[in-house]
Amino acid sequence: MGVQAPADLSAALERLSERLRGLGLRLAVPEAEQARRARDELVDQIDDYLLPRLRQMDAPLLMVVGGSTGAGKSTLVNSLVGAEVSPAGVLRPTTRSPVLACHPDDLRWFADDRVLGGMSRTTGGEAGPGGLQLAPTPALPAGLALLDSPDIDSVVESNRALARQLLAAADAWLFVTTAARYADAVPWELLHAARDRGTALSLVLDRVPPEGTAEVAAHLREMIAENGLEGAELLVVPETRLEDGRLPPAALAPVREWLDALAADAQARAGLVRRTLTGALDSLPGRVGHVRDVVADQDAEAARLGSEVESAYGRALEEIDEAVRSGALLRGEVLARWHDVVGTGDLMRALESRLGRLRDRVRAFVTGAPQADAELRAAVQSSVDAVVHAAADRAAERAAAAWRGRPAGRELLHDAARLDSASGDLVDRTRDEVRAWQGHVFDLVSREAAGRRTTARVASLGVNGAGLVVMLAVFAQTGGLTGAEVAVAGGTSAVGQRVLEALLGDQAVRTLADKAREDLLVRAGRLLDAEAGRFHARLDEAAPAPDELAGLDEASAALEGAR
Ligand SMILES: Nc1nc2c(ncn2[C@@H]2O[C@H](COP(=O)(O)OP(=O)(O)OP(=O)(O)O)[C@@H](O)[C@H]2O)c(=O)[nH]1
Ligand SMILES: [Mg+2]
Repeated sequence: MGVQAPADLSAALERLSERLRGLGLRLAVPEAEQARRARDELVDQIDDYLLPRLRQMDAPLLMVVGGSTGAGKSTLVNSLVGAEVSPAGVLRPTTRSPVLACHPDDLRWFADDRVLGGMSRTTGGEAGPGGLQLAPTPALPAGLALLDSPDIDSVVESNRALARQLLAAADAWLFVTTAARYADAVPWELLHAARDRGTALSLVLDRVPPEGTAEVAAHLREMIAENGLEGAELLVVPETRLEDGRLPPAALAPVREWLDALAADAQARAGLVRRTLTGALDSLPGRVGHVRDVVADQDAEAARLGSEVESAYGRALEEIDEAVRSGALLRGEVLARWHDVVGTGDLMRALESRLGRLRDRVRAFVTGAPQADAELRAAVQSSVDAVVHAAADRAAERAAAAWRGRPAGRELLHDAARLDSASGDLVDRTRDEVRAWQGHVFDLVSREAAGRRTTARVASLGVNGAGLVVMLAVFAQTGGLTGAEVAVAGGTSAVGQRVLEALLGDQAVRTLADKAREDLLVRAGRLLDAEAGRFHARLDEAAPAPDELAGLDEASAALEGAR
């Protein structure tokens, strides 16, 4: 283990960081929020700490001074440096942008973007937002830099985020708390993070009233042990009057001595760096594993939401199929227009003798009465429209209801164009599709007619007439129903299967109607696919990309290999 092959290790870390950055982590599954945060912290730690540190093992030790607002971080840094490098103040929070104090010879390590590359550097004055102020000072020994951080529990959100980022970039933490606040929750949360990442940690217990020193220090030591931080140094600074805004030497002595010892001992510093480095590397698999689990959950959730949509729209296609087969399309307007053609008389009884006349009427209808022909076609059209639209509405409702039943789906439906009914342009697209279907049926009929026994019949009806007969047959072909049911389903016997069969020949009608129905369902399926596509598009935007999980696994394995 360790740092034997930095080049491989760096490459593997870069790849892992890239993979982590590429994760969407958007779908609302349990722990998604935590995973996003864990991911951000991992990326920060790899980019801001592990990579720069591995590249330059001899860079100075970066000690980040962190803690609650008003704990006295800036005062402590100023006191150690012997100059006001970072203004302390009574207004909370005071420090908004970090100040990095180091020996002038060490400045080169921090002037470029090796660490905290995203932050612009300033010297000789306070840095603006997103900036890092560099304060060179001979008061600090070479090899050890102190960074005064904004507070960790700020009301200023950017402060909190920044503090966490700075702590992630540290070789070691100098965590400042006070006798009044050492039991606050937020600092402990961060201390746990230090523990889990193996970061070297020292605590300053500041502003301890003289009469309570032993008691408070003992209690904090207990908490340190209870929280699994046994190795952490505890430095106690008694409450005193500040002199010129700085701690008097006697009060500062414990921290000063500890820091001097570290400054004097290059090996101890290197040991600290290695400890944090190794700890951070050791912590990666577990932390990445947690994020990975959430990505896997999101994959599973996406599959579940996707299949809800599929089943809602699959059922819609079945409904359309049923409506077509049940003869439901042959009611109302279609039937009325058909009666215009064939009359409503006792057709069935006189079928044989009147067939010739009936053919003539169909033919005359489509050739001589373009208006009425168009009306019948339009009736067929709108009745198919209605069925498709109703099925699409119901499917949208079902899919949306299923999504609403799951937090991830609920979030996808939230705040966007409504999806719980058919889309606004379905009417137009259905009309186009049905028109195309009608064209297809006419093609079918003319192709079928070529060189067959049906030729004469088709000829006697005309292609348009025969086409209409086939369309009606599609709606009248109630496979499996009995004669009585056919009559009911077909609305009246006048449009029954037998009339249509008689007109075009039963075999021809059946074959053509089958083909025509198949084609109609393909088209309906296409329309429904587009409708379902609205859900899928939204899901795809939030769901993990197809290669996220594999990419993460591959990067994790490569990292393991490189160590
Ligand atoms: N009497 C006394 N006052 C202190 C001591 N340490 C800090 N102060 C005062 O407490 C206030 C806050 O100190 P800062 O050093 O600004 O605290 P900080 O942790 O840097 O706070 P932020 O920058 O807001 O995160 C200032 O008014 C300091 O003068 C101390 O040891 N004794
Ligand atoms: Mg401060």
